[in-house]
Amino acid sequence: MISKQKLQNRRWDDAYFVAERGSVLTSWPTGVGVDLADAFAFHRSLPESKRAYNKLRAGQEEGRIFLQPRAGVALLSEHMVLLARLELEGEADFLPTTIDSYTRQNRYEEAQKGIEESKLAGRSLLNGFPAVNYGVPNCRKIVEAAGVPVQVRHGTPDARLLAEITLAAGFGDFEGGGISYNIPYAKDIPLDLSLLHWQYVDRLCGAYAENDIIINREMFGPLTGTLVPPCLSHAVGIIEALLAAEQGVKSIAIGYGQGGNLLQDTAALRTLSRLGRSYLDRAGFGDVLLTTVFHQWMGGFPQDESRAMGVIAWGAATAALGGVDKVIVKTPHEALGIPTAEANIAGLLCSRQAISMLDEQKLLQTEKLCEEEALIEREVEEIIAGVLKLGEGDLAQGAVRSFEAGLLDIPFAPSRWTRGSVIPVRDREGAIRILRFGELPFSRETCDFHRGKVRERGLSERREPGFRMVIDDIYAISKGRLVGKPR
Ligand code: 8ZB
Repeated sequence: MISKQKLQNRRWDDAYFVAERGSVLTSWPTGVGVDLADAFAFHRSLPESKRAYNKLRAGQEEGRIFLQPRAGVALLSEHMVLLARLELEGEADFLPTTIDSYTRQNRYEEAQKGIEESKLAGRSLLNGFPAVNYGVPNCRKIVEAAGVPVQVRHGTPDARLLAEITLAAGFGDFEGGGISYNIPYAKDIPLDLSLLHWQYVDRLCGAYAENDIIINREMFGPLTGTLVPPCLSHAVGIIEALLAAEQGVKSIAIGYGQGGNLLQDTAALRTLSRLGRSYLDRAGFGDVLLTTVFHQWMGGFPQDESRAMGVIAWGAATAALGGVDKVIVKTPHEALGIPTAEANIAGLLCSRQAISMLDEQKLLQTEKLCEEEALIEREVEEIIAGVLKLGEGDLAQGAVRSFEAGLLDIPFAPSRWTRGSVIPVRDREGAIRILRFGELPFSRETCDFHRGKVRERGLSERREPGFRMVIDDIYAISKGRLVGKPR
């Protein structure tokens, strides 16, 4: 293996990329089956309707909101039956292939065992589809059978081989990023390493784009799914988008996880597309398609299925009112584990009903909404300015140094590569505010706004805002409310 390139936000040169590909593709037997010329030809043979980029672009022009579930099981035939049901009975606009945890950790031998044991058991013993083990020809069957675009969804800090195989198999949409698929998912993977590994994935998508095959790259917005303030997920998503565009990616989606307060979620969605567009344009990427993705509530769900449906419907309504290109839907089984096909279909149809009923309605642009939008914009600009400064102009180095210094931080993450000193809490109305700022590079004005909101909550509940309040908030939705009130 050639020595690792120093991380910087510069498009990889061909020689380095080719050498890296050589070592990635020989690291597991199915890697050898990747042939780029054949992959390009396969993509060109696919109809428009199966190409994520085309569908996203058309949908954005028409103001449509697409729905996508999560799904993945160990056995290929079962996985294909599951996807067919989600498409036909659940009316999914985009299909997923959710990857199992062994594959996410590059543990392909254990994934293989999982496949064999699942065959014997007659049911899936893996929590997703082990695409690397199946290899290109098998994975192509999924794309061939589907009537809509299929996306790879996972949580993999080093997804180089997974990307090689699934893209060569005709998948046109790949989730993840060097920050969002490391810090919330892994304990001890250095950020500079995961950023390098994701530059590889983006550079690969760039190679496809040079051959007129545009792969959509989606940044995982919800992060830890635990009271993440919009400014932090926006900053991470925008940084990942800029890093991807530098490697030649031409279609980028940035995600956002529902917080629960309608005004804040609406402001978050509107500012996400505006800020994302503005940063991409300013960096010279005006030709990159930018879409947004809304994740229905990613925190703890009520166990009761009817209550869970309430959370799902509220998420769908928020997405419709806030405006977004795609929604990732939850299921009434969320509190229990991997959903059945029926539960997944129920989540899709419930979401569809709510979104369709709001098709003709728009939220008023009130003064409160304007204020919330201005706040998020200012926060994100303060953070990214700090990151660029610390990186001495280099965004990749800036990201690494900022996580070290705490200018960027992700609450409740397992990784030791983030400080975890930012503590969020809800305000009186349930919007996610910041209780402890850590080292976030916020102006006095921004800090004062949060402090005021948190103080107001404390007064209304007659208790000092602190860790107890945060814990109450974390469990509130699963217990039937948005704001965690004292018992
Ligand atoms: C970070 C994303 C977590 C969400 C769902 C979980 C949770 C994970 C699968 C799946 C259907 C799978 N999820 N793996 N849903 N099939 N194989 O992702 O339930 O909602």
